[in-house]
Amino acid sequence: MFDKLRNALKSFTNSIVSSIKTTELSEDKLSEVREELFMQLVEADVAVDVADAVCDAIINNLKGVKVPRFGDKESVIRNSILEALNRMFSDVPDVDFISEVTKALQVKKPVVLLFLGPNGYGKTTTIAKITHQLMKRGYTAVWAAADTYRAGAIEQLEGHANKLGVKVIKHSYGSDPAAVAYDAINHARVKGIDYVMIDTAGRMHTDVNLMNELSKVQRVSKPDLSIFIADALLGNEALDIAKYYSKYVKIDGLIITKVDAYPKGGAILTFLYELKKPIYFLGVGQGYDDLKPFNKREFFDQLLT
Ligand SMILES: Nc1nc2c(ncn2[C@@H]2O[C@H](COP(=O)(O)OP(=O)(O)O)[C@@H](O)[C@H]2O)c(=O)[nH]1
Ligand SMILES: [Mg+2]
Repeated sequence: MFDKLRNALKSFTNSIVSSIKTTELSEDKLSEVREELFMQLVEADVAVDVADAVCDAIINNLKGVKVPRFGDKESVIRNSILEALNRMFSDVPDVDFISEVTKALQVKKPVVLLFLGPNGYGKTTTIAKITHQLMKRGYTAVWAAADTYRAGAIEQLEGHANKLGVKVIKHSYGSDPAAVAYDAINHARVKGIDYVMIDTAGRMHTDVNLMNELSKVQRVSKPDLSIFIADALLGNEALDIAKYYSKYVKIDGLIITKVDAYPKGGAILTFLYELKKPIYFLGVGQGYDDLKPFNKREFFDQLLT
């Protein structure tokens, strides 16, 4: 995964290692390879500002590095890059989603999860995947069909629900999505169900009516986590939309979908840097098990191996 991003860092490491003549890294050489790294990061889909910040962090950290005359130069360089990345993103928390939401059950039931994002980004599929993960562990869920706008949205949700054996609380198309969410939460309370997953509409993101509607859903349902679903393939566009959503609704964390079809990888750095929100999972396919927990340290390690 993330081949393009990995290759950018790999060829940068190689350029540096092959340029080392003494035990110091020359400033000239570092600024020369900085350009090369910057270009490759941008090609790997890292947003320009973020690529700049990443280059600065890596180069600054390399400046102080002493390279062993005979030892493993490459691993010294790699560790310095890794350290720079970990430090640069240290203000973004890592959250173990499943353990977080299962712990939450000890103080509150049902636990309510709200899913936000434009059409086609993978909200409904991700709801099904997360439910599957929780059901495998013995928990129960009910879904709120709060996309009452897009034709077919309720049936699509019901299609997944039938496969997984989950109940869907629905009203008719055009009805108030906040009321659907409210009913689903009540249903869960009465039946002792652990989780309520709220599927929302995602039409044109600049639609202020939609934003007000989502904000109402959030006010009424008081979700324990509100999750923005971001399509990796749409990178910067998804980022702009997430920022726009944040003006109207609180976003606790992200799930990045379609990473299986996204060898560039750079958008992940962009999301972390620009939104400073935890990424709970990466979607890596269309099947219910195609959901990988994300954590930064593992991600950076993977980029540098
Ligand atoms: N390859 C791949 N496809 C995905 C992933 N997540 C969702 N999809 C597909 O993206 C399309 C839109 O997903 P859907 O859940 O309907 O999006 P929604 O409109 O946000 O609810 C569907 O064809 C999904 O199968 C993923 O992680 N990888
Ligand atoms: Mg949907």
